[in-house]
Amino acid sequence: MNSKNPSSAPTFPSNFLWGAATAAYQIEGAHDLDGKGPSIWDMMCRKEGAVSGGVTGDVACDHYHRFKSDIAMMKEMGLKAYRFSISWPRVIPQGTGAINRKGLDFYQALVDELLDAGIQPCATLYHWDLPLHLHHQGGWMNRDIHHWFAEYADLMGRELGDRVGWWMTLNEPSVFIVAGYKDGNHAPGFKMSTTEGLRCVHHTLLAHGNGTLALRAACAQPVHIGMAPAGYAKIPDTETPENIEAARKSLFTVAGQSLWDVALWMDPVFLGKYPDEAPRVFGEKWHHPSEEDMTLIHQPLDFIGYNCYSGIRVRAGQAGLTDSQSATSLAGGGSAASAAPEDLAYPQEHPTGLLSWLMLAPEALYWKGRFYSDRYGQGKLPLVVTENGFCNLDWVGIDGCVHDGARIDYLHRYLLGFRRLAEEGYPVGGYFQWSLMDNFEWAEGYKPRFGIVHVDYATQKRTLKDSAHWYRNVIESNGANL
Ligand code: GCO
Repeated sequence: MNSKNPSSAPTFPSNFLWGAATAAYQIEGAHDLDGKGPSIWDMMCRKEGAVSGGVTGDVACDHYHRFKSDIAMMKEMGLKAYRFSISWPRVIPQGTGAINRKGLDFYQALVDELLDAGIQPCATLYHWDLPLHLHHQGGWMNRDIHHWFAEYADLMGRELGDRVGWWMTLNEPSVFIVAGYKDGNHAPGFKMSTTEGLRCVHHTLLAHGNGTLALRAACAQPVHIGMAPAGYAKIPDTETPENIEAARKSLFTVAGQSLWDVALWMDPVFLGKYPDEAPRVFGEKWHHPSEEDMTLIHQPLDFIGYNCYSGIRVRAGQAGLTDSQSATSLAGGGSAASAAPEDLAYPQEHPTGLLSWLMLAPEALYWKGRFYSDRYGQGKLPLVVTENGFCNLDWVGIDGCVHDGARIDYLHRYLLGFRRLAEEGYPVGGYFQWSLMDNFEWAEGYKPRFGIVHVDYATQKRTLKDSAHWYRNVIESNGANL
């Protein structure tokens, strides 16, 4: 690895998955149609003050009714792959037991339509919309959830495993556990202790493991299975060996009890053990998992997926982030609250998206990919960016176009970082821009727009933003024109 040789650079492989991503609750709507059961986000949106503007995902982008024209649009954009999530309560309304044929038919039709359009379907099993019925049985606090999740994974493998070749078990487990169960700003809105939170972490990892086993067994063809974890990249401030090692250490150290640290989530999945320092860092709150549990969690995976929006610079021997900065809650990538002592603060005037956690850090895809590949893939497992994107206040201009130059600049810079991985010989499998279209941004409501397609929520009119046209050209050139 690291034999930097840009001149003869083989860049993106010919089967590279150039994609865009969405999630069921953020786009589908049809929240109670055709037998769908309620989810914890249906509940959360009805809690006074939980979601900015009091909005819900009841209709969202109405994708449930418009998926055919949405897929025609994806085809026009030249997408090679589409990452969507399956709504668990749409297919098993109570989370276990009786299935909902109409819900399954929706995903069957979606997958067929994608394949007809020449677009590779890539399915996420869990993107945060837990069946409410399971929540009432403890949800992620109940260890049985790994059986419930495996039952659901088995069903989806049998239904779609003959045509869907790429799967992700869980989207950003650290976010749905920390924001949902510890900080309380996401569904179900709990504020639990660290001890209880650690239990949820463990149950989540067990669900990933058991779900992977069940899914692989149920699919009628060999499939690619991975996860889509969150977390800030750690970027060496300058590329000296000392700073690089400081950044690596900062990325993989459990630095506090926040539960955001990536190693807490990734080490069990890829290495079969929690980070060595975890029992010391958590003290009496630690739960001492059994060997059997760790074996179940540690299933072989087919790629290293990572959601990546931002990063923190690291310099060896430097003092840490200030208190006010480390208190910032960062929905899309973890929290600087677990900052290692050598992490550096960005100055206040540093460019960000509409959401302040989204600081411009173009080297993020490169450094996260490199550190993950070295630690978890021995440089062999393909790296797949499962999410990367930018949010702004985009609007349709007087000329009928959406001029989102800042997003183009963001995507361009980040993709160059990803291309550097390929140039240095790291295996790269795909890149999913977040998001295909503007959608329901969880507790932030509809104001931050992440799409490369603009959605007018009053009329459901879609307008390709300048970035969608730009991305089509990138895809057409297989990244050569970056
Ligand atoms: C996440 C989720 C997405 C978000 C996106 C922007 O990362 O929080 O995967 O559902 O919409 O990341 O915050």
